[in-house]
Amino acid sequence: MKIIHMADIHIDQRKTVNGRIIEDPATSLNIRMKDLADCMDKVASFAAQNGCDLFLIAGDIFERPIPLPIEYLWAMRLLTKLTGTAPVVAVAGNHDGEKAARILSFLRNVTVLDPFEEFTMGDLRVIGIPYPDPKVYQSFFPGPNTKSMEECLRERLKTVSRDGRFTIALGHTNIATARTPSGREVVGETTLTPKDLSGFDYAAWGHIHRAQVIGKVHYPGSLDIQNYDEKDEKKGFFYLDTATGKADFIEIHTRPVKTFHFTYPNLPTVSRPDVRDAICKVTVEISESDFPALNQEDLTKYFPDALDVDVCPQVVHHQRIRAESAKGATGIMDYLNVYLEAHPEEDLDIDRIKKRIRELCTEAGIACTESRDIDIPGDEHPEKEPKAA
Ligand SMILES: [Mn+2]
Repeated sequence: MKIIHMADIHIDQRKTVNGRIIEDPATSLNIRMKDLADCMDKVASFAAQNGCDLFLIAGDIFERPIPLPIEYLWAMRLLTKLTGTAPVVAVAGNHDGEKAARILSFLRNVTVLDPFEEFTMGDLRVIGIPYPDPKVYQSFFPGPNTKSMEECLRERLKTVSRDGRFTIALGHTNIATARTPSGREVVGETTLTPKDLSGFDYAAWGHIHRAQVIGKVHYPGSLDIQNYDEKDEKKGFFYLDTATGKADFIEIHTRPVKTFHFTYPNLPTVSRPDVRDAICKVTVEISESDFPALNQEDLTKYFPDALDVDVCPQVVHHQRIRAESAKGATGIMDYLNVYLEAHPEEDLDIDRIKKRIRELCTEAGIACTESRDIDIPGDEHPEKEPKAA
């Protein structure tokens, strides 16, 4: 049997990777809906060409627990791209509401599994392990329960009997040692270990958006790029052959997402040819005083083929500049200079201020050092000399 396993579709009518709404000129919908449909078309055409007996979706079909009506429509539209070829079996992820995902079971050839519910097809079993939301698992772990969700799941997983059929766990949780697209491990949420799932022939998992294999656990990652963290991740799905137990990761081409960073005034001066149809984020580090001079519109012209360019000025505040420079300061005059450099806009009588500081230092008998190479006004004044005791 040939199985296609994908996860984390996150149908969201409103949000593109950069949080903006980029309209698809053909439909007036957020371009992300078109991108997801394109991804699903690629999955469907792979299935048609190579054969597929079953599709598995390991949670997070929707982005929000109560999807917008149009998002239901898109879920139906995306799923029916698959159901003509083979049945779809899914579980709810943490983003899917308790009821939202189950509603999809009304579609012909779509089954959304409850906790530990079983789907069988010939010599194949699929056991559902939706995201461990206590509300969803209430009737499966009833009564006053002092054990953690992790322990409950772990013990229940041990009781899953084996009968020689190829058995798949279809779930949505964090797994110990899994790495997110930013390379970190997820902490502070219900986490199973690869060992908890080692009794299955294959664990079709979802939740972490980076494709990876940990023991029997297979994370295909999200179907399309969800946020900037994922811009360099390979996107796609697993193609499992139950005859061999082997799963290949099949990459699909998604809309490119690119990020650029500049420090004002060193802005781009030539067009970027490598951004065709891409969603681009351009950050510009700039000081508060230079900020009014930044022409964001002007900057976008260097990314002519991009679908969208989001210019994000990162204003470096005086406080931070001061904090950075102050690290090297050694005396009172240094601190004054740090302040003056950070505030060139302030119209101060520097000579007078420095003169007063010197007088005060002299009176108090403290050192008035200036380690940096700056003209010290007042040096020629005899007052600067400490009075002989
Ligand atoms: Mn998730």
